[in-house]
Amino acid sequence: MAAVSQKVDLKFSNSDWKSEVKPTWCPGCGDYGVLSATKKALVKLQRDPKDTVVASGIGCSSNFPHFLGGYGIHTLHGRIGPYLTSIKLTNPKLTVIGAGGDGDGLGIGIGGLIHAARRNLDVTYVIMDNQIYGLTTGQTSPTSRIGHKTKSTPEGNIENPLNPIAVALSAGATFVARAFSGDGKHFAQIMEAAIAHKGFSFVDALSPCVTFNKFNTYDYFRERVYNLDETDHDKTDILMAYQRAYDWDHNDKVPVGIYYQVSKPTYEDREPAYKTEESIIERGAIRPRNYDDLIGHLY
Ligand SMILES: Cc1ncc(C[n+]2csc(CCOP(=O)(O)OP(=O)(O)O)c2C)c(N)n1
Ligand code: SF4
Repeated sequence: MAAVSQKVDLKFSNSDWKSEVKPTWCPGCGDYGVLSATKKALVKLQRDPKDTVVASGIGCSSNFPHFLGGYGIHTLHGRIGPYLTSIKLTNPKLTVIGAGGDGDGLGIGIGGLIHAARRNLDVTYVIMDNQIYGLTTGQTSPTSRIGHKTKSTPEGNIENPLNPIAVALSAGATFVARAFSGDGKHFAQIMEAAIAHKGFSFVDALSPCVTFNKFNTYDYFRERVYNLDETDHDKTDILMAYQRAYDWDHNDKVPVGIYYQVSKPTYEDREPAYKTEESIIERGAIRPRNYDDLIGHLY
């Protein structure tokens, strides 16, 4: 029988996620790959831009919400976690995504990340991990490797790097993954799985800073990454996930893919108020206001 091609009409397409603001990142910055993968995932999942919010902190990567359609809020340095929490609890029906840098999320913002993860809020947090402070022109970050020569460590970094995967696992995230922005197709698959996951999903994005990090380059990662799907990795086994998390430190290999994924009740599932009452927004306790009402009168 001849194959019948079926045209599927999608309600939302790539153009619905286009922003009026053009990215200001340097040509070649890894963050472009994260933006494009996020758009693809949102289209694939047919999320509605009007029901989606991205919260960021401060940094080059934290300019992310400007470059994506839908709603976004460019908050304070290191404050993605509290914003994710408050947006989700105000209106649990929204798709809520945090997007920022390793300095923002694993330095000043690490407390917020840990507490959002341990509560297992149904949100996604992607860290564009370039192992450096990009916006402030190239100082070491909490994920800079030992020996890395930067503006703030001209003789080489002497601080042990944080392990973002191990941090997320021990904080209680129920989805922990890593993807390389040099592999757009795989990255989009990981973002799709992360956003679809019910619970706190964390993605460590290997997203090279081509301007200030001459050590962790695209080639550095191409030589080291391998896909967990091509191994016997069991993503429901947290001990195995920890073992993979330390591959970079112990074997100089960087696994990409889903390290860990389990299903557990979310904070919203457990919140007694939501069992008996509607959410804050549905009760009308907060009325949607337009920009002029909210901010305009200040000027
Ligand atoms: C309270 C506060 N401290 C310090 C800064 C300066 N600052 C701005 S961005 C940044 C770090 C940026 O690095 P990262 O989060 O890794 O993002 P990237 O620029 O690399 O994407 C710092 C320290 C600030 N804006 N606010
Ligand atoms: S300085 Fe680095 S992180 Fe910032 S936009 Fe340029 S390449 Fe990207």
